[in-house]
Amino acid sequence: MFLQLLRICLPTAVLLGAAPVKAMPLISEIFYDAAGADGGHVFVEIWGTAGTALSGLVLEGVNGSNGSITHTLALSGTIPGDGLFVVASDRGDGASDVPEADLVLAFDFQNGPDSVVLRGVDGVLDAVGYGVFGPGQVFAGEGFPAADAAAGESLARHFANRDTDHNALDFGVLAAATPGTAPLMLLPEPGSLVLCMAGLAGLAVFGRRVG
Ligand SMILES: [Ca+2]
Ligand SMILES: [Ca+2]
Ligand SMILES: [Ca+2]
Repeated sequence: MFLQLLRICLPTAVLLGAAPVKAMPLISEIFYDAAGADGGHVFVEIWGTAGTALSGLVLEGVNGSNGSITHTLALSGTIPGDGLFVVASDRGDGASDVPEADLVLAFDFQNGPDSVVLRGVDGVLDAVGYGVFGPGQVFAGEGFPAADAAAGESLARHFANRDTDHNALDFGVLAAATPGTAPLMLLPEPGSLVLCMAGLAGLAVFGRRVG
């Protein structure tokens, strides 16, 4: 019985340890360089718990060459039921060509080396730096930078809700951007791990009493 429980619990614990899933909003995809003109095509996709209000949060662009802030975008609205909120760039008339746009703002993030930071009232929630940073350049992401996507490509998390705080591991280049859709890492309910561990602890106590 003890071994059976261990067989069920251990993979759950290992999976949870290896693949952190965070409830806070994360930057799940960035598209900063269209094949043609960028206006109306650039976007940032944010993953979070459905219903999370985004007011008070900002997206910042950080220039890799000197660390200056190129944009500060005040967010508003709430994360929709599918967990993916798309901040899309204005093509000049208040609308955007980005599919599934949830919020349209005027912005265009730069090609790498640069960073995009998601900031809450208490500090940085998530950050992605991309490109090759030379000596003296400013990386404002996490861990090591992600690759620099070529024109027409996007930079996306392998799983929208998987964040190891290491941009090079978490992000890959997509040949075709996916605003508003993303693979999610499915994990067992957190409660099942707690139940497993409680069961193991109970059996250990029972084992000592009868042993
Ligand atoms: Ca751009
Ligand atoms: Ca992170
Ligand atoms: Ca996506």
